[in-house]
Amino acid sequence: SVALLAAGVASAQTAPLTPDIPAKFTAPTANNDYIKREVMIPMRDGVKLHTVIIIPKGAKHAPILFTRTPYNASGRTERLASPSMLSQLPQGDEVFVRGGYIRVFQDVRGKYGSQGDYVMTRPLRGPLNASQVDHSTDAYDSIDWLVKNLPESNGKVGMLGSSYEGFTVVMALINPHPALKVAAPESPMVDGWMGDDWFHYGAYRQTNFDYIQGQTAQKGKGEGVTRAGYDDYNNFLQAGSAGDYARAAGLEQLPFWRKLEEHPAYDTFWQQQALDKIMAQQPLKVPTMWLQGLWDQEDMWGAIHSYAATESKDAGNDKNYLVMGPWRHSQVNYDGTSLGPLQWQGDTAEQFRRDVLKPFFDQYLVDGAAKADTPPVLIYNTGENRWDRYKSWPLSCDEGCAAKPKPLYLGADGALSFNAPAAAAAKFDEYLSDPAKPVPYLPRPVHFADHDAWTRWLVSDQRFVDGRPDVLTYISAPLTEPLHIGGAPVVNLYASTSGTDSDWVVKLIDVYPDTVASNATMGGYELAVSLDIFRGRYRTSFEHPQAITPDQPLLYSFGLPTANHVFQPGHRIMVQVQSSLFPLYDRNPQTFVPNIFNAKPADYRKATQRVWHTPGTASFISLPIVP
Ligand code: PG9
Repeated sequence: SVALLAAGVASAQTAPLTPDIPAKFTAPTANNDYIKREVMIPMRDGVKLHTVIIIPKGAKHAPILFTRTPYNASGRTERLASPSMLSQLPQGDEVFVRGGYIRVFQDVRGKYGSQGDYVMTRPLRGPLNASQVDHSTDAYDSIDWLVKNLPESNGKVGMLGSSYEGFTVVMALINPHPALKVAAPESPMVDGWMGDDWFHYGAYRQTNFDYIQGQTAQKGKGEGVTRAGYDDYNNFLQAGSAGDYARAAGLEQLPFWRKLEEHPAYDTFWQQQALDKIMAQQPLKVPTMWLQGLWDQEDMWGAIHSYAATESKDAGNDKNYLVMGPWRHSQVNYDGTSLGPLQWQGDTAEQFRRDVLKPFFDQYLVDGAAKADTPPVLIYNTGENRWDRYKSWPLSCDEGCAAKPKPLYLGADGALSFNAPAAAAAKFDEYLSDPAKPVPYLPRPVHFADHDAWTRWLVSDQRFVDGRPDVLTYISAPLTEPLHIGGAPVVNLYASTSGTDSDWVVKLIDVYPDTVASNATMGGYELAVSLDIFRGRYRTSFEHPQAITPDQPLLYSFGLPTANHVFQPGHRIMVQVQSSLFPLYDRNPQTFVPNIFNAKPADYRKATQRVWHTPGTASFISLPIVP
């Protein structure tokens, strides 16, 4: 009957009120060109770490590429939800996927899918870590498991990763597992006080508040601090000290912020976890390619200083390599065609990954692979727009280099030259530094969450502050021939302040000619080739800050970030000096207080700053000139 027919049809159909969310849904994987395994790998203390393993289908004797991350192993392996391994893994992995590598990402303990407690950049076992585990042992235990449990592999492991993921690579190099055959720490976080992430020479970086809340307010994905207004210049100025900002945002609940607040100086907390110092104490067992960007806005210190620290440990001169590209932080893993307005010769990041990194890893990981033609040092020449290959680095230094640096003097009337100041000239230049009107590090509005602005701030046109009454500018005559610097410029600033504490910001700038025919908007561009900030209270000791004697010219000496740059004929060299880079760096109150994080409103005072240029107090930048 019609009724029966209707009932029969109904029974074959899904009833309207069938719950639409099944207990389990599994997407078909038959067409994938890879197999994905998610495992919990046990560590020596019983804690299990969530590990995502992607194996090319049919792989045999494949090498393993391993990254340990606080940024979600599952997310790191899902660039696109795709049946293709190439699309699924990050852009930087493409060369390895094409080479048939097995790819492994692991959540570090306490983050995302891994068990255990999370400790920010957990220190190595020793004075700061009395437990039996650290990232060195976790890497060891994980590699041990991988080579025993992946029958598709050849038992050889390479590690790479940028920034925090680079820090975990460095940790794995300490007492490394014998199966770890090669490593590339990319912009590794190595010394959080000297110049990676948290501080630069003791000046605190307020962008970290968002990072700390995002990473430590919960185990999984988090958010940055909620802001009252769009312009972070205002938000931070109105908050008061960095400590006031943190308190208002509830960050006292987060132990890592409390650790920062309790350790503003370079005490044992920082010294004992500085990985370049730790690496310097042992032989380098694993071939290691230290790499970073020349305009790395987050981890400018780690790779270059670790390379320098381990160079003497590389007895056979065949394990320690340095690569510096014309990149922002982590740009090595993305497109490297340009940075802000600077255009390079093609995709420098891809060139590096394809022509240098992959052959280097293959040499140690792929059975029967050829020896790679890896230069000990590969650095992009940012003035001549090409890669330079060198035997060692730096090219110019006070001791042990073929060339010696030359002092470039800050002189009277804003002159900058290789001539030492004469006695008759004006003794100093001065400006008023007002903590109520700090110099911005980017044109306002400043919005930390604007990722693009953050990635290119180091190459922004410094004309936006040139001419401010609280910024001193020194400029050379137009160059008549190319001037090559290869190494770290060293600041030797004789400066005085009417206050009892002060920050000093020094920028070494390439000033383009007024007219650039090939690229009109670059006419007159002021490109900072190297810049940094120094917190004056640490002038004589990073560990024990001291009040500055007011109005006395005192020497502030500190290294700027490494550069491999040719100033072209027609260009001019400029040096700018100022006392703040706000709100990236917290304000120095300019009155000595025990802990700047807790400076009170009345501590913030205007100060008269002087940069001296007499024969006895000649301020200069020691330029690592290459003849
Ligand atoms: N620069 C980031 C970071 C590393 C280590 C600690 C804190 C922050 C990063 O990109 O991972």
